[in-house]
Order: sequence, then C-alpha cells, then structure tokens
Amino acid sequence: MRTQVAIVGAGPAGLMLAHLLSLEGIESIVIESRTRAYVEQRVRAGVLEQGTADLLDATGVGARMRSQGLVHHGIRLRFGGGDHRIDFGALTGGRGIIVYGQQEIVQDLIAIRLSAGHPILFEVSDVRLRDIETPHPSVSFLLDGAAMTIECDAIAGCDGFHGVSRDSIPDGVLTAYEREYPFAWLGILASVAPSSEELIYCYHERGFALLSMRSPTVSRLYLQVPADERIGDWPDARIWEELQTRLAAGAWSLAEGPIIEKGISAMRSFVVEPMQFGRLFLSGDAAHIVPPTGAKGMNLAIRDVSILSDALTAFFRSGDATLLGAYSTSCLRRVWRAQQFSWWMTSMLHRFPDSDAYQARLQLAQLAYTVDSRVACTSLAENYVGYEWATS
Ligand code: RFL
Ligand code: PHB
Repeated sequence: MRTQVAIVGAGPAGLMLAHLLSLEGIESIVIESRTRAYVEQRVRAGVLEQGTADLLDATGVGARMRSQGLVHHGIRLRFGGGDHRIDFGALTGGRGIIVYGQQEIVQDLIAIRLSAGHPILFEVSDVRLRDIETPHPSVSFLLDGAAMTIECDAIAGCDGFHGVSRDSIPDGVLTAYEREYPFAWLGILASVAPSSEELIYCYHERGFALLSMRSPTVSRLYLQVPADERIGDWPDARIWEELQTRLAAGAWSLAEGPIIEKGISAMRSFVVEPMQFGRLFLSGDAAHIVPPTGAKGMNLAIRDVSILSDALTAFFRSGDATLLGAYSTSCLRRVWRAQQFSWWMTSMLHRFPDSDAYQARLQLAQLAYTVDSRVACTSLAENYVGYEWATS
C-alpha cells in the first residue's frame, strides 16, 4: 500500500489529522490496534476549549457537538465549605468551554472519514515503523494475520502514551521531562442529572473531588485516591459516600444514581523533546501527557495536529519543509503552557501524602487569593478556556 501520510492511532489526534489532511486533498491511511467499538466507547476527556470547538466547527465536524454539547461560561471552586464561581465570560471577553465527551468526537470523526470512503484499519498488531530517518519511511503491521506495509512520505505517531511511535526514535535523540503524582483519580459515569450546572472543582482535607457531566441526564464524577488503589475496593456505596463528604456545601446536595462505568487513572506529567525525528512526527499523548485537572490533554492533541496539518500541506503543495522543520518548536510553547497550568491546578487542589498542616494552609491561601483577586482568577480563566498567545 502507498499513501502520503501514515497515521498510527485512531484517537482524537490521529482521526482529526486524517480529517484535516483530507480537507487539503492529502491522502492518509489510519491504523488502529483496537476495535472500532472500543475506541468509540472509551470514556475519557469531556472539556473542549473554545479554540478546539471552533476548529471542529470550522472544519465541518461540529454539528453534533453544537446540538448536544453543553456550553459553559464558568466553573466553581469549592473549598473550606464555601463555593466560588470563576466567571469565564466576564474574565475572558465572552469565551467559554463546551462539555462534550471525547468518544463523541471520535465517533463524529470516524463517521465523516468512513462516509467519504477513506480507510481506517482497525485491530492491527505488531506495528513497526521503518526508515523514519529517510524521505521514504514505511509502517508494517499484521491485519487479520496477514503482513502489510504502508509506504509513505511521512508518519504521524498519534498512538498515545503507550504506543510504539515514540520508542521507534533512536536512543539519545529525545529528552523526556516527567513528573509522577502520588495519587490517582477514580472516575465514575452515573445515570443521574448533574447536581450543578457548572463543573465543581473541590479541595477537601480528605482529597480532591470533581463534579462534571456528559449530558442533562449523565453525571461524571471523580475522587482523588491513592496511586495504588484498586477499583475492587470501591463498591458504589463507598464512592457515593466519599463524594457526598468531599463535595458537601451548606444546603446543596449531591443527587445519586446508578453507576454505569468506573475506573482508576494514574496521574502523570510527561513531555518529550523534540516531537519529531526525520519523517516521524509525534502528536498528542504520544509526545506529552498532563494530569487531567486542567482538562488540557485532548485539546493539546487537537492543536498539535492542526499545526502538523498546516506543515504537511505546505510541504506537499510546494516542497517547502520549513514549517515541518519547525513543528516541534511550534507545538511546545503551547504544550509547556498547558503543562504548567495542569501542574498548578493539580498542586493547588490535591492532598499530597507527605504534606503537613502548613502545606494545607498554603493551598487554602492560594485558593482564597485565586477566587478573590481579579488578576488571579483571570489567569485561571484564560488558561482554562485555552490561552492564546499574543505574539506568534
Ligand atoms: P489516545 O486517545 O490515547 O489515542 C491513541 C490511539 O492509538 C491507539 N494505539 C495504536 N494504534 C496502532 N498501533 C499501535 N501500536 C497503537 N498503540 C496505541 C490506541 O488504541 C488509541 O486509540 O491519544 P490522543 O489521540 O493523543 O488523544 C489524547 C487524549 O485521549 C487525552 O489527552 C485526553 O483523554 C486527556 N484527558 C482530558 N483531556 C482534555 O482535553 N479534557 C479533559 O477533560 C480530559 N479529561 C483526560 C481526562 C484523560 C483521562 N484519563 C483516562 C487519562 C480525564 C481522564 C480521566
Ligand atoms: C470530565 O468531564 O471528564 C473532566 C472535566 C474536567 C477535568 C477533567 C475531566 O478537569
């Protein structure tokens, strides 16, 4: 098989890249190790920055997001028994976020690609990237037990944190920057109307809690738990009890309902530099991950591939590789802004196992300042809706 761009991974990054390239008339083949049903049902991110939503709209894949997504113009910070609103609309000149599940975007992108007759090969295995340092790279893999190879001009490594693309780059090329957190998030999806119109980020002495949602009838909630916690130790009743304790505020009450899915996710910050080697370009979680507290991971993945699509378009149109050469540098400024914001939100809102009473007072002081000072809450707001650089 031959194509212009081989895309490894059918998550938000790989599928959006395939979509953007097809709008420019550039051919690609997407390969994915999981089944279509698996990637369409995997529950992960839920918050789209304004710029991400605008890009989906502008490229013709935003219709369902516009009809089913929930537009929010603020979030709530809850701590010390009090509840405080951060008003994104007022602080960022009317910008906001859209709550729309990552798997819905994945479904929308798969539907548009398959309806145009462009290929996505699901359930591939033994994926290997070859000759990436040359102008003629290739990807080999097994599909239904048969060995296949895609010859191409460039490879996009969009295969997430555990994929093979990053490890295909020779030793010594990449520098990794990393931080592990001594806690994890236990996340549930529950069939119950959200008890708040806006997301609630809650600091509590027993640990962080977050109230989010997917629709007017489905709530998404998270609890900070120890890093080595097992989901088997969390029967539904224990989860609700802990959520009730941490989220409690005055007369407000948390409505409970049947839990339809639950799981535990590790928390990590990670970046590799550069995000490219030869004709291999890493995008999304393959190159960087953030703890979910800032809701940035999927947004970064979509921004990376928007930059990559522009660079590949210039390259295929005129042979000019300048933008391709600058790909990593162009992405990393935004990546590090999101790293710092996600680390900051995580540090402010979680209880660290080794922290003492002094540390807890510092966190409360930071939270109190963040909700009181217009400068401080503007900083949170402009990062949350997606910071746009004043200088290019
Ligand atoms: P993905 O989504 O991991 O997709 C990679 C795809 O590659 C496939 N793959 C392979 N395919 C072929 N060959 C191989 N060898 C392969 N190895 C792997 C995988 O099966 C998969 O389909 O990466 P991508 O596209 O870069 O997208 C990144 C996002 O998924 C991720 O950053 C977000 O989910 C992070 N995240 C959030 N991001 C936000 O922007 N807003 C949020 O509100 C938000 N909340 C979250 C989150 C992540 C969470 N977890 C589970 C870590 C909440 C949570 C709990
Ligand atoms: C979610 O709805 O899944 C969600 C919302 C905000 C976050 C992380 C996850 O910071």
